[in-house]
Amino acid sequence: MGYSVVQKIIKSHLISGKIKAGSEIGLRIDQTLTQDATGTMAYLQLEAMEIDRVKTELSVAYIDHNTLQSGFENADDHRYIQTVAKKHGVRFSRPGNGICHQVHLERFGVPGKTLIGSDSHTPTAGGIGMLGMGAGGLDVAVAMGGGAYYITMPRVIKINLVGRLSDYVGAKDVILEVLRMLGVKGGVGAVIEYSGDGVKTLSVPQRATITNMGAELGATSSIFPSDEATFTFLRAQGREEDYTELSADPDAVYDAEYTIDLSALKPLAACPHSPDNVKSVGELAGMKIDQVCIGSCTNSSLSDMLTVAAMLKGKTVHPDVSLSISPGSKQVYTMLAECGALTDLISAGARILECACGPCIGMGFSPKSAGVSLRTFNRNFLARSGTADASVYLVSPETAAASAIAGVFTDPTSLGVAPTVELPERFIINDNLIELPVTAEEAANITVERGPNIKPIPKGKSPAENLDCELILKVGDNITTDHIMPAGAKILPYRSNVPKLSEFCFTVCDKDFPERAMARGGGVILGGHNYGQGSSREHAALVPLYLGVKAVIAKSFARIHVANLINFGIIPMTLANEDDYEKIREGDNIKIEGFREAVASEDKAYLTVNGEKIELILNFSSRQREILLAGGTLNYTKTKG
Ligand code: MIC
Ligand code: SF4
Repeated sequence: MGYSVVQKIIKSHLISGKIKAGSEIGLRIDQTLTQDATGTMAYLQLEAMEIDRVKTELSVAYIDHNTLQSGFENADDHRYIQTVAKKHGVRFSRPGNGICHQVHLERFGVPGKTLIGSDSHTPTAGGIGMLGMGAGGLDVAVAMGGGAYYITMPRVIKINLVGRLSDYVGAKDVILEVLRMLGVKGGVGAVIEYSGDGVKTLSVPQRATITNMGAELGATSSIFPSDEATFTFLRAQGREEDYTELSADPDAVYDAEYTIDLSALKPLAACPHSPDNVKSVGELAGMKIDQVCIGSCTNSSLSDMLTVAAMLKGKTVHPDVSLSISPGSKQVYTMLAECGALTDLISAGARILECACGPCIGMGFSPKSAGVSLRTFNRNFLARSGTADASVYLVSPETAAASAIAGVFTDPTSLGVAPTVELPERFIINDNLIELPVTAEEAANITVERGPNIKPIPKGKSPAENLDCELILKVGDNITTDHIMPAGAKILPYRSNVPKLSEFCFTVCDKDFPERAMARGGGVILGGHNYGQGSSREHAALVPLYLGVKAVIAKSFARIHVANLINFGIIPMTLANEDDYEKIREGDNIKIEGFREAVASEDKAYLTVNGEKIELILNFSSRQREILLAGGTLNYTKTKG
């Protein structure tokens, strides 16, 4: 039996486990990336594990999220990351250099290699044929130290692309179609592998838009083969030596297969408040809009920006619309300036922002009250934009530009023939904002600078013999990490300060949660399906840990979040019978006799609540059980020496 692309990469990086879907495997990691909103924690953990020099082939620390700097906090964190990176052998991408996934694709991604990043959109690298996975900061720190990265061996879902995109239909519409078909839970436990003749018609940046937003399917990763288009991109980046061809064996077997005819696709939009709430732009046409934001790691490549510039050239943004544009990287920004396209954007009235995440993570540009915002981003979770009653629609750059001019939702295909945008033969290459680390010998002379905002990391505890506490919160399906630990301009400055962050935990769902959790001395949370979907932020585990949360019970969990809970010693358990969800109420007292014993060695535990006995499933590998008994990965690594 042959192998798929992803299985080939896994096979060549396998440290432990078997290539059998559902079993735990350990992978050798070639490259890591961090961004600043999760990076401080990752490097504090690297230091706590006493790892002096990183052992990966390449590790890069990016500054792209917290660039608003409305106080000293983030600037302090940037300096911490800069100095700690220099000392420990990590490259440092300075603020202004761009969004981690865009820059990594341009300058570092290598087909056939493995990459983990402390950001859920690390699968963007799948656009270049690399296996990129989002992970918690602690897992990235372990990988930087040369440790394996553990995942459940994924199923492989093949998406066969046929045909060619029509004018004004973008790569974003492809992934929105996949989201419409599979939903936000549809990729859980799977890697999405693209194949078929349609693949050849897509450039690397287009492929990267598709793999980027595979994160919204809950997939472990998404990947394209490495072919001629990959070579063309790498050559244009002056990196042809990084090219290797990579394709699936003709007899590779997949767990599921779907086909998308690119030529039949129409412009699509994900409606509030979920990326899988997809409708055609045609259905929404005519709806008045207030804001348009173009950028983010999904749609900020040079070709996206050039398309938008060509559409805006000689036009004026509608008077009722505010349009922001954030190019993805310094390379994109420079090239827009050099070819004059930047002038077209500015003249049309676009508000040009720096090349960073910006509005995507609520760092400014919040819409007006009850505003309608069209964004080329990947997430439209409730309140993520910073305006709680705003309606955010996720669209392609083509739809965004057409609508910005018209002032209403506009199907760009109604505009006729699209402008032709060619990728350059050579991108402008200038890595002057990537600082190289010092040598191991010079490292002793580097002092790591720590600002006062950097507070100690809370420590996990080994589970008690019996669990006896209150159910302090009950939430529904598809709870995102933006619900658990919101971000945005007011909160992100405290990413290195867990006590302060805790004041915001779960406040999107229940503003009294932090106070109640503190008053009760912690307790247990009950969730529905796909608990913890979305970002990789380990703060969604660390902060509940600080508030005394001992366990989370849910119908099902999202992959990265469940790994983060385990890393910090919070016990994730699933309901054996989903209907039991109704039997547990907020405020109930819940008991599990022999809790510690169950975590150590049982597949089941029994919860007593309101006189009922409820069965819970404890689905852990023996490695995970050891971690949980030690009270989390930091304690576990210490005991292992
Ligand atoms: C996001 O898009 O939600 C983020 C901000 O990039 C997160 C990381 C974070 O919370 O810092 C992610 O996707 O992992
Ligand atoms: Fe940044 Fe948004 Fe991409 Fe997250 S999704 S890395 S916040 S641009």
